[in-house]
Amino acid sequence: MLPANYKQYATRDTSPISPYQHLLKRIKRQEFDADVPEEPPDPCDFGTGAPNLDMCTWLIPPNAPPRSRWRLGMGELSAWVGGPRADHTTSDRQGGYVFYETSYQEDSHQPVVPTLPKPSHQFVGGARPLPQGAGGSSVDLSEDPGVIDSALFISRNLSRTGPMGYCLSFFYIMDGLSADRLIIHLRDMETFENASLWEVREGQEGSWTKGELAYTYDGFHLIIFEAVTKSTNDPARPFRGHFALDDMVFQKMGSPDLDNCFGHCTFEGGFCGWTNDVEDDFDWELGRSSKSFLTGPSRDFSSYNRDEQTGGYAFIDASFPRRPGDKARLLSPNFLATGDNNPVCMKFATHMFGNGVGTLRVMKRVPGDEAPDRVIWEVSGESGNKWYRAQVSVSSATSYQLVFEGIVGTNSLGNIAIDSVSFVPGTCTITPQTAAKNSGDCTFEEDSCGWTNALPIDALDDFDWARQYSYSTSGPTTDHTKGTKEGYYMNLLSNPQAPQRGGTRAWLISPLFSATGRTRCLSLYYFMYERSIDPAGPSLGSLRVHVKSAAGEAGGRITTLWRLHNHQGQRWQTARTPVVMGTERAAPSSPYQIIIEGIWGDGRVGVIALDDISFFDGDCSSHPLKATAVIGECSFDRSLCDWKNNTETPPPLQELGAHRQATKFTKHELVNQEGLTWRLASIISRPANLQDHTFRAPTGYVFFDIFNQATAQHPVLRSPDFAASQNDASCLSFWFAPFGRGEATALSVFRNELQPPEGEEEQRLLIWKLATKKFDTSRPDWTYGQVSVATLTAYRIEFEGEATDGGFALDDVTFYDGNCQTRPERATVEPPPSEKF
Ligand SMILES: [Ca+2]
Ligand SMILES: [Ca+2]
Ligand SMILES: [Ca+2]
Ligand SMILES: [Ca+2]
Repeated sequence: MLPANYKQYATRDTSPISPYQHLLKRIKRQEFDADVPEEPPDPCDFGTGAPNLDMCTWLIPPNAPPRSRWRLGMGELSAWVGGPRADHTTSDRQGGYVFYETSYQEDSHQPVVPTLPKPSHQFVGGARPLPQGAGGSSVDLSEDPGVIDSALFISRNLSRTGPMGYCLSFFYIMDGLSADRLIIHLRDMETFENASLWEVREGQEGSWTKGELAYTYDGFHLIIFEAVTKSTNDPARPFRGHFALDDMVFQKMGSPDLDNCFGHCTFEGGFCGWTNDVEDDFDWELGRSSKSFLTGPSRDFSSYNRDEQTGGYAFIDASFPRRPGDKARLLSPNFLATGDNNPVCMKFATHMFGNGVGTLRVMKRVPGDEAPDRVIWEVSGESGNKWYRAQVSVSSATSYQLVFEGIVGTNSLGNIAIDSVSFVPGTCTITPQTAAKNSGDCTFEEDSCGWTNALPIDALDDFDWARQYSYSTSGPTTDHTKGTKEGYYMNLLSNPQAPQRGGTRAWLISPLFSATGRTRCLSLYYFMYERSIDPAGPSLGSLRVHVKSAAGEAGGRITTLWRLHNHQGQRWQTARTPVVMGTERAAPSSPYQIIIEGIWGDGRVGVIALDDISFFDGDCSSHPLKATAVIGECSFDRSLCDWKNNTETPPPLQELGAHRQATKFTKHELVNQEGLTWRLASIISRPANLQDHTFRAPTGYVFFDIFNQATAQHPVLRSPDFAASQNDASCLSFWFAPFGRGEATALSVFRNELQPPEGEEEQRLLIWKLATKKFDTSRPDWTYGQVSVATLTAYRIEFEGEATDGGFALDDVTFYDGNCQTRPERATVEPPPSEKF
């Protein structure tokens, strides 16, 4: 039986580049007459300096309209004609490249450069079919696919690659909202059939990225780069964008000076540097096109010829003398460390046919490390007489090898084959899903992979995430995995008729992960789009990622890892965070779950969605940087986070001497009486109907409220402990609302120095103080406060109230790097904090 999420690979496509049929036929005629050498083309760096820019042997279709043309460019001309500001070869403004600028005025199909011929509308839309009825007839706009432009960049006619094949390496940029995807097609010059060999749908933020493609082809062919724009129906289409290519290098696979396509293999002429392990039971063999499945698949995955019996692959033969459980391991060459933030995605094809088929694993091995190989991908059992695509993210802080391990199944009727191993930069979600049960990876295409909504009975949240495709206008128009309307993603539910209240949330909870002692990195794609920004400011809501310890000492403890607020743009963007616990930011030491929390602001007119969750090894940095969770940050929505009431209260303020004076703590228990502590607002107990600052929700902040006490009370809210940092200072930032009725209602901020030198006492330093006398406190409202905190030594912060009749509310406490001015100014404590430290 097929695993449910296996997808069959469609080997051929014939349509995409047909508009250029005539041109391609002409290329064929011209070059077939010539004596085409059996050598790959020379490298092309596109020259240096305006007069010397050169496309080498590459071509653009001369009849392509200006809107669909790659052009030669260089940094110096980029402000004028578009393209990147530096090339890849020399990283300077003189170095040449080719680029395709996707920016254009929607209402003008005029050429960008007036001297070039007008576009021929026959070719508008480039490789894509024109929409039915485009041009203003009564077409349902939601169904109109719009016009998609594409630009082709074509190699010269290439001869047979020979059995080892070619490695094509190049550098590309794909940048801007209107750039949709970059594809490499191989076009057979006898049959004019095309195969898509390579595709990317996002660039790395405008920087040059290496692309590599190892392929083998037994016939005359072209390599065609196709750059595709967003559809004119896509709101992103009018925005800027470009594609660029540089340093195109063809090399013969297996040649001694090959320095690209490391580890890539099509198994046509050999193992491409992969070797059989000597410490296993038997060997992987090279297979070829066979009619009997007893000796492997009838054709391979990587060759695109029509011939049904063609192409090489690697396989294990389970027939006699093999016994169930025998293992064969194929070892990769040594790969360099990827670094914690730069995983690679290994893609390959698998063929597992026969009712006795065993197990195929991919393992990561660190040479010299005593630890056993670690399984990162595993599939067992038959999947039919077909090839399937597979992929897994790999990352390593040290140099490493990958291992394909084939294990013989219950009988000899079942061979396992692999083909088309390749690597691309970036993360990928494990495919097929069954290859990593409980990995947490999910494309949401087949199901939710063990991610679940919090149960209503647990009362952890207010509503749900929905797994859906783009059936309405409320969500993203495409998912991230497939980039199509049919692809599934998780959408934070909203109902335009009865919108969720601001501050309400939905939790998406991961499967339970066991602690491994290693830090994992979580990657996902998010979509946060606010349709119209409220005049009072953005109010879409928040997306947060937390880790929750499920057992042990820290059971139930929640650490926020990553959070973003409000509008981030109308597109899928990548997010990354290490999975670490507590203020010490250590790898979880007990089982844990990831919680993805979506919270609506009170605007509620927009989208919060996510897709393509994947995990990889490594202590990565957060991305985007601004989403990094800050220790001590709290929006007090449902909890005090790591803040708590201090029951060790210091003596009242008037007993304090000068600000620099150290104060001895006297320990006396606070009477456990409501009002004498800081507590979370609730519907039945909150000051003067004050709304939360974060989401303008009815509750979601912390406050104290003292009624008619004879002597001033001093409730203290204490932060977690902060370790000393390399930076001089950080800026404590918060919002407060006073509602004093009596005299002398005040809010003070103290910095408590921790771990004082031997024999000295903890310093408790007043750094910010505000009395309410000059505030109108009949209608409390939020005011912004901030103050610099010295951070060269370990410390904690205390918010201390003072009141006989009245109080303060507090919300959105966070910290920024560096010094800041005290706000409001009159809360400044003399001497100013800058002189004190
Ligand atoms: Ca160049
Ligand atoms: Ca092959
Ligand atoms: Ca998806
Ligand atoms: Ca709040």
